[in-house]
Amino acid sequence: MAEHSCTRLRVEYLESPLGLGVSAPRFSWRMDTTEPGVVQTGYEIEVREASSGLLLWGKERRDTGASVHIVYGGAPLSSNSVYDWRVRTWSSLGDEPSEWSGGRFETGLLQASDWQARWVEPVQVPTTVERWSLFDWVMGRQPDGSIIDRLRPTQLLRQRFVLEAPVLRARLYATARGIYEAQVNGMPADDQVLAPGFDSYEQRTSVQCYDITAALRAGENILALTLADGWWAGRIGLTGSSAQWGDSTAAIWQLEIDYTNGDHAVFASDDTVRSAVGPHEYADLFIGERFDRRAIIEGWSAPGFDDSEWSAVTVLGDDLSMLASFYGEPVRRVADLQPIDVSGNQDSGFIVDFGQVITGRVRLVMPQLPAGTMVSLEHTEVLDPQGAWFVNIEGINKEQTDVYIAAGLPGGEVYEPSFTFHGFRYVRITGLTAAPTNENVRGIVLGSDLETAGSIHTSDARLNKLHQNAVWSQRGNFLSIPTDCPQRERAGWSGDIQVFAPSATNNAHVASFLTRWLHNLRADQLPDGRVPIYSPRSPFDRTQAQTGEGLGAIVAAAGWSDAIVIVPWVLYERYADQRVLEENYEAMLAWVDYQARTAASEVPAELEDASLNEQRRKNQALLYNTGDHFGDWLAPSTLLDRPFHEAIGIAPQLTSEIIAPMFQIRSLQLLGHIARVLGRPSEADAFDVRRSNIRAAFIDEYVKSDGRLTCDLQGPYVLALAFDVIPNELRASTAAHLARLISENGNRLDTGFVSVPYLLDVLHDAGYSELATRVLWQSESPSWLYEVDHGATTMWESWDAVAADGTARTVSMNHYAFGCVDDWLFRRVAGVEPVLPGYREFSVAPDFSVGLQDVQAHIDSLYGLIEIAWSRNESTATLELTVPPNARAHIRIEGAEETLASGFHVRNIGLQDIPLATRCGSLT
Ligand code: RAM
Repeated sequence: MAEHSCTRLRVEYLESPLGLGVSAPRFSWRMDTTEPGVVQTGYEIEVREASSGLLLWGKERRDTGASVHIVYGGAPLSSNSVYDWRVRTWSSLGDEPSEWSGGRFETGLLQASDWQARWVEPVQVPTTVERWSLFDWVMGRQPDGSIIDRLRPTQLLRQRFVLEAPVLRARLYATARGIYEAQVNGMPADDQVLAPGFDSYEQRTSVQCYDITAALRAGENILALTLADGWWAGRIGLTGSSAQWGDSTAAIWQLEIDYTNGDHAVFASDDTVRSAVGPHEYADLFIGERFDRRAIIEGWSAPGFDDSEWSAVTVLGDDLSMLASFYGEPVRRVADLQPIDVSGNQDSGFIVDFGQVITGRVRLVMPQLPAGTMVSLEHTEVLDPQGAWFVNIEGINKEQTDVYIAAGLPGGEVYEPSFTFHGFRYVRITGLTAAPTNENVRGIVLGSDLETAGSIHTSDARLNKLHQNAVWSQRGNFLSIPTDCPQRERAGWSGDIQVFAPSATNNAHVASFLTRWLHNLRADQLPDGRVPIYSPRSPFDRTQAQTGEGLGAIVAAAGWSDAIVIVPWVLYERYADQRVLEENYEAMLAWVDYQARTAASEVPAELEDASLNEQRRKNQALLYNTGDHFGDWLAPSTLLDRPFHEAIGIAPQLTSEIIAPMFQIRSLQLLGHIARVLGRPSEADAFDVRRSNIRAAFIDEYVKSDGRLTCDLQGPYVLALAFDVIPNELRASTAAHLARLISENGNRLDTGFVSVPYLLDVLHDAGYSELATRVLWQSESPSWLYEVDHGATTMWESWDAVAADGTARTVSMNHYAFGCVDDWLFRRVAGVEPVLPGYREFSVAPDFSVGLQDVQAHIDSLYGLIEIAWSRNESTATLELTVPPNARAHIRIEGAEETLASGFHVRNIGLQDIPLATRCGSLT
């Protein structure tokens, strides 16, 4: 008999999560079968309390094909508890259900009242705080000379507890203000790093849950934490200032112990905790750490150590409502690279090249060194054209240097920093007498430990490299939160992730990672509805914005704040995640209402004194077209012929007024869709009406009768077409103007951050696919392949970050924003795009004329693996497609459509009318 089974069981996207903080977790599974054409026809699910076997939720068979995000509907779950769940399904194969498949999950401390622990603060080493704005630097201003350095040692915390009986299950719940590493009896509690991660700490501080059962022993046990400044107290963000959340570090933890005899014990951070200064003279995310190996206190984290000389901690009475179970995947060491080259010498330092711009740090194995030897590791992303050391990140606080002081250990010493990370490809090591071997110096890549989701490989090596560069920028900037870059600001810029989110979903399973970031973004939303331009946003940033000027005063911005609508929508499209829409719905409303109120009360400066007729007054009252924004940020032509700090203000000046209302229109359009998905049709209708009124006003004010826009730059045209702002009868002429601008620019793009994601789609859809192909294959700057040809291993912040002669600019080499083209490669080159959320149904419509001979791609959807491979010659293409069970594909080629059920399919397609290539390159 034909068989099927349920595989890849997930709870909130994770396999057997610990410490889950969700009161109604969602269950997903996949159908596994070798039979083609199979769909699920029903399922039965059960959730039981693991210890008692008590059934909490048992459903009769439900006759449905739904297999993802099935919401728990049983009795309320308790804190710190273990649950078993199992599922079986019926399929179109027959009446027999599958075997049961089982999984497990555990809840965390769900209520503030579950906490018996208190925050404990180690003795604080007195510090001074440096406050200086990166924008001062960007704007070409000098700091006023009052920069005060503030560096502080790590701190050690130690608590003794005695176990009276054998332990069945032990969970440690812990978090910190700062970053921490936990140890139990001298052993790491687990392999995550940089815990608790980056949060809007005041509103929510993530709590980690560790299974420490195996580390415990009868009698005396020690829980030990090493605490460093991290995001809370160290330098971070736009301003590069330290102590943005607080100047004192602290930690809180609670150990929940189930003994085998059925008893339960709790050990919580309190006044029994002892503290001492740690071996790092300082440890900062930006500056790096200085670690004195001689200062390690041997045995401090294990039982038997005498801590009577250590200091008491201060127990804080703070309320604990900000404590929230960590959601998603922690930061870990995700790869280990060996160098491709080591050059230099003892005097100038050895320069190690890892061949790849990464985010992480170095692990260095050193020979025996005299005690006190100082070994320093400086990091940079690029060298100068002659191969000499060059630092591409300017500004104070961006030293990215780790210093190790050797202890003179007989067998040599190993160093990997613990409380910092850097953005780099090259490391300069001084203090060693001989070059390290490839085995002895490794690039340790850090990032949120997300599962890989997809791949694309084509017959063109440069396109493959472009894809790889986007993947590496994703890896490097998906570290706890989605950041702009991993070496300079390391901030959760909302505009950057808004444009990159679709690409991100193809490369990794990012739903929980971005959901967690959205928790923070919402927490940071202002009471008036403004969504900040980055999140987490510190209390210091809040005060800073009040006194800032120009770009430095921006709190919310078109295309950045709209991330609150766009990112959840992307997660819905790619993962069928309805909850993320529900969770963010109120925040979306508050944002579009803020836009509406601002529109009603402000007009652009040049109209302030103008006497507008009735219609124009009405138009202006609808359009969100005032205030400072980043506009089509870094649009290439606006950056020419001026110093960078002046140039970056030009795109905002030229494009903000026209772009802001287009994002207003886009957010309302998506809200219409979202309200419908959430079963709120009348709200959806109201959004549609609002949108069409604003659209009409926009057309009146900004679209000329020949289809031109009042701002004749590529970006606004792209957005106007992508967001359906142009009246149907003018679309062709508007598209023609865009095409004209591109060809006048030598078939090169001139789009900035917020328009570039739509450029190739817009051209394609308007009948300019040949031009889209030319832009894709363009190798003169600005273009994607220029970066590839000039040695990029990640996506650059500026298209010309490295000049034709190899001279590098002082900009970030690792900014994923322009990597948004990666989504186009999946959707149009491989040709796979979701039709129903989560790829339950997807279209297959490859662009056979893109200039490639073959393409292979896969996307690991929630339903299973989608695989596509196509190859072509002059007259025919062969397409091989795997459709996962319970999903369907619609092949759409040249106006013909064929619907395919699950299984493996091969099609031969005649391509007489589709030329092989319009690309400006040679096939490789
Ligand atoms: C830069 C950031 C980011 C961008 C903002 C406007 O400094 O790196 O990429 O979103 O400014």
